[in-house]
Amino acid sequence: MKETAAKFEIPGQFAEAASYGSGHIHDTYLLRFEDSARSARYILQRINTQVFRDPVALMDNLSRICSHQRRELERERARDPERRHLHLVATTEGRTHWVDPDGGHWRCFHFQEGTRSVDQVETEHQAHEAARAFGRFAARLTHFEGPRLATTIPDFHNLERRYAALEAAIRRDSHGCAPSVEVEIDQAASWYEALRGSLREVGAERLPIRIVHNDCKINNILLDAETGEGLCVIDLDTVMDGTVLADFGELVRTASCRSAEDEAGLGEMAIELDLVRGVARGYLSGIGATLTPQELNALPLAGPLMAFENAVRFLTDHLSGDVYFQTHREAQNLDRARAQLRRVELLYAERDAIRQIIESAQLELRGAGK
Ligand code: ADP
Ligand code: GN1
Ligand code: MG
Repeated sequence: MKETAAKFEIPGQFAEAASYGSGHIHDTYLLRFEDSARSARYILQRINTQVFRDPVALMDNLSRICSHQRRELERERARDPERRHLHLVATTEGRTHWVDPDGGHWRCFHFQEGTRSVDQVETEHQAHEAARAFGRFAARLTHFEGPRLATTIPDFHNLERRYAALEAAIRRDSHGCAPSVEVEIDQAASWYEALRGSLREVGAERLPIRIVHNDCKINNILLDAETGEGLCVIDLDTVMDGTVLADFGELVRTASCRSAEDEAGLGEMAIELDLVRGVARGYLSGIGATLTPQELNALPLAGPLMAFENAVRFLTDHLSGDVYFQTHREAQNLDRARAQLRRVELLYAERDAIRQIIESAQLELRGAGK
């Protein structure tokens, strides 16, 4: 790690490195450097190039997005702008990333001190703050200029493709476990039909394309460790064209329920409408008046949609031998799939209540003139 860290423009002496965080995609390490006066921390990541096939285009997107966020924060005269966007550390050759002799692609960020990220939502305030920061982030991207961002993962939220990949994994059954997950396969098949029908009814396939984050799960936001304010949106690798359903849906999926993504106690899992209210108020106030009536009308289905899409992806990965998402124990992707299928059921059952929450949040904001 010391040799890799030396490829980046970091002042002082290498002190230590350790694995860090609970992301499912990259290999992430926390570095500490020190000199006589101070100690500073950095995040070093080996990019997962199985997932991101064109790391050069990915890093080009990332540095453009970081610069854009910085410019917009300055324009807004935001308080502590440095704490509100990611900062890449350049390599000693002035590049955005370093390629090791084995072809590994590495990048480095300043560690955002005085922040924390949570894997499971704890309070309505957290739900609100995470959603508000993701909403603001998307609002700033409505002014993004220059060439279109590269598509870092094609068909990332294409439900038909995701479901076809599940069917292909079932047919292949490369690890012989399809017969043991027949129940989940059947549940996925019936939710696929039900959700597609409901999405068609609200015109979800005709929503405007905008630049969105595409991976707004609650641990992709850094909250102020003291005040809980939503500060810095991270994990910018999937920022590209998409619809508001992906962002609002990931927030509802991950911030409306206190249980873990791979929770085994399905009976105890619950959707808390106060948390949904936090997400709705936060997201709508963050993104401002840019949502169309069509987008607002489709939002109540975003949570069940994203829970379903993740369930399909986890089940596909379980059937394929855990090749995509990092796992820390046997059958973790299966537990994740089961827990997300349960979330689909709970969120879908609450869709009318969620619609009312979104409508009241929207009215409140109009009343407040925002
Ligand atoms: P993955 O794509 O694997 O999820 P992330 O980019 O989300 O990788 O990083 C993994 C974790 O590392 C995050 O959830 C967060 O806790 C932490 N992290 C990433 N970047 C920073 C940063 N600049 N400052 C502080 N923590 C960070
Ligand atoms: C991955 O990178 P991370 O852990 O924040 C995944 C998301 C999934 C999520 C499920 C690039 O997010 O799409 O929704 O796991 N990211 C990618 O927890 O596939
Ligand atoms: Mg992440």
